[in-house]
Amino acid sequence: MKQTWRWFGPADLVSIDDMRQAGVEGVVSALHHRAPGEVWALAEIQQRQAEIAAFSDGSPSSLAWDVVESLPVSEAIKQQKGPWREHIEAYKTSLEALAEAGIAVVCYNFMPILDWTRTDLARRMPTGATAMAFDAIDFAAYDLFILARKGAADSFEPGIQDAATERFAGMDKAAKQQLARTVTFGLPGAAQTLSLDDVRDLLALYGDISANQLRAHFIDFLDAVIPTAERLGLRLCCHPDDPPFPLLGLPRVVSTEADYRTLLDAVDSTANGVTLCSGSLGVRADNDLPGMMQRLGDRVHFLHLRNVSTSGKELFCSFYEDEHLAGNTDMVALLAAVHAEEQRRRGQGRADWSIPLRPDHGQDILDDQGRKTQPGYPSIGRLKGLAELRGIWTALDHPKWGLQGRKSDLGAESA
Ligand code: DNO
Repeated sequence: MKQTWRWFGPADLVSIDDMRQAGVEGVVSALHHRAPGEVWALAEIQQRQAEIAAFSDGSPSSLAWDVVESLPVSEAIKQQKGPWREHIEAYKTSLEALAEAGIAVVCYNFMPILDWTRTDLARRMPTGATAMAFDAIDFAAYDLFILARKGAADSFEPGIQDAATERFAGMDKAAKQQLARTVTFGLPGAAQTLSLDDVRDLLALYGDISANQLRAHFIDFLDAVIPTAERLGLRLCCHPDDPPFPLLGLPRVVSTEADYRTLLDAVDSTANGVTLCSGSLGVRADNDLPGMMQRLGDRVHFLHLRNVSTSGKELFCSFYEDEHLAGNTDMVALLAAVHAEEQRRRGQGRADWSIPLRPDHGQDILDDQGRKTQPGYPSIGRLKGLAELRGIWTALDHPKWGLQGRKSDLGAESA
């Protein structure tokens, strides 16, 4: 595995100097100032590469831009409306530029309107750390009473509706405003603060688009861009829906192993791959992360490792971002599956045998608190997560005590 770290560019409060001290080996970044549908110019990509390659004093950092997260797919492409064909051409042009710059792994997602969604960006944990959380009752209160979306009542079980009615009645004006701001945090343009009418207008764009329709648009997108990626030797990898169930009446088509299987089979190329995000997928009890790594592994090009703890057995449930080694996903089992996949790739002589991994999100701990980094991306919380994952990996990869060594030991015993 290659230990990587997400960097939001020069404005990121966590510097290249910081991540190098955290033991990072490679960088994940994007041209965040470019809107979806715009072309990424080679010169701009190279400028970002130069920023990553240097410490703040100008000396070499020994780090390179390994993974793009994200080269965003525009709403026009997802909806097949307006300039969607031009946007697909722009996407291919950006892929050409990335290939020329020597960057091979490109993450993206196909979530309509919403990217990730939470109801609390800083829930206090018993330890005093803070973590991002999604509360099903708060979310229902937002949808039913703050946004007052038409048809919202059909989205929730009566029990949840009753609880949301009570929750809403207890909220003061500030709490309602805060919840509305938090829910729309992952939306495009959210930096300018979207009004409720803006959100309603965005949702209306999907009025006539079912999940099957969205999936068909996705496959059209793959049909168009994967041949280019393949020719250029790039590996595209789709990030799952976060959370992995429909919200606000919007369709979602990348929530389960079966969803991925359909998309991978539709365009059967190594260039058409997966970003396995244990935090997003791990919210659903029916997603078996180590098993998904075993079964989809040859197409997994990027790993996001974090953990969630859920409450409630329903699909639409509450969760919070737990410590990296606590929560729903058995990280040792998942990393063992990653290790096995890397061994397989080495055996096949694949040049891409080392899979980039980043500690995805982290709780705010120690000096992270009050530092106002991008929510979910504190320096110390992520450093702790990465250090824990690295510890597991070091044990699994140990020549004598790790997976390989033990296998030969066991082999010797049974011989
Ligand atoms: C959240 C991230 C996502 C992810 C995109 C990938 O922190 O995991 O925003 O970057 O969905 O396209």
